[in-house]
Amino acid sequence: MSSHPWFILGAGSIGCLWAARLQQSSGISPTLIVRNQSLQPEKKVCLTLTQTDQTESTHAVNVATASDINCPIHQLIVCTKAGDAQNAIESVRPLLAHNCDVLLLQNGMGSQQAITDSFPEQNIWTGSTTDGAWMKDSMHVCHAGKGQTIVGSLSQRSPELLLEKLENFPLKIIPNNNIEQVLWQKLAVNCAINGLTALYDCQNGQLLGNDKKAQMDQLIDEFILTSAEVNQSVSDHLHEQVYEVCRVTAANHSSTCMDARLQRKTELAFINGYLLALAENTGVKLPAHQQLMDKLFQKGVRW
Ligand code: KPL
Repeated sequence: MSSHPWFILGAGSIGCLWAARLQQSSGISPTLIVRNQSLQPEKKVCLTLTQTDQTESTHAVNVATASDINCPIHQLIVCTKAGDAQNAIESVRPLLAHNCDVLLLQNGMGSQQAITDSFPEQNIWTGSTTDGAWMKDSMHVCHAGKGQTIVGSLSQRSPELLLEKLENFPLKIIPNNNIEQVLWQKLAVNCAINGLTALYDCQNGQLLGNDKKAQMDQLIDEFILTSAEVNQSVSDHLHEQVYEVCRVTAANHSSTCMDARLQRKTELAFINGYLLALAENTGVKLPAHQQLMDKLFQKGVRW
């Protein structure tokens, strides 16, 4: 584990899960970078973590705004929503040390490449996580489901370099030399599930009912078509894999469904919106995706 402290942008469930686990494994308090210190007047706060086996632990973490920070940042994790990631990292740009390690943990595609391109002097890592977590209150995170975080670089750096800095880290981290492919495969699942669950305000498992499943199948077919057009490989068993995710997460509401329910901005611009933009550039028509986005727009879902 590196001796530099970690900084985290985005104090949501994944940001807090990583903060607690980093403090536990290194003994060094990470800093949660918040936008407005008035929300957290204390500089050092106690973060509670409920683990999957229900054991509880407490972790001292720092809370600071970007303007409070007066040392260079060598290690940063960005856990904001995809649509906020670029602005969040720009807010700390002057503080980033040369060759700073930055791990991006956003859903969908598009934001990671844009950040990699605009920070060529930094080591930008991209992760795709299946850890499930939720906030019981603002400083209490519950690790609901043990998953894994696959990490790699969109600029061909070896992910082992990042793993060296996360020695003894208790969350499961898997290095991958083709992270774009990992993101693409995850995008396929999110394109099939997230928008539809927001439209029908339903759990993931409910998409397996006949009428909704037919719509999901059309979305998957269009994803396969686009993949061929843009030379991205995708699993030969994509339909079966999406059904499996629906079965395994049957009782869950997707992140997009929850955002829509709470009238928050969703990440659809980086999911179905990303695929539509890509298809438009290559002249492919995606009527099922277009119709889905039109219906979501009519419903008032934002992205
Ligand atoms: O990644 C997800 C999400 O909610 O964003 C799925 C896989 C759909 C699980 O809910």
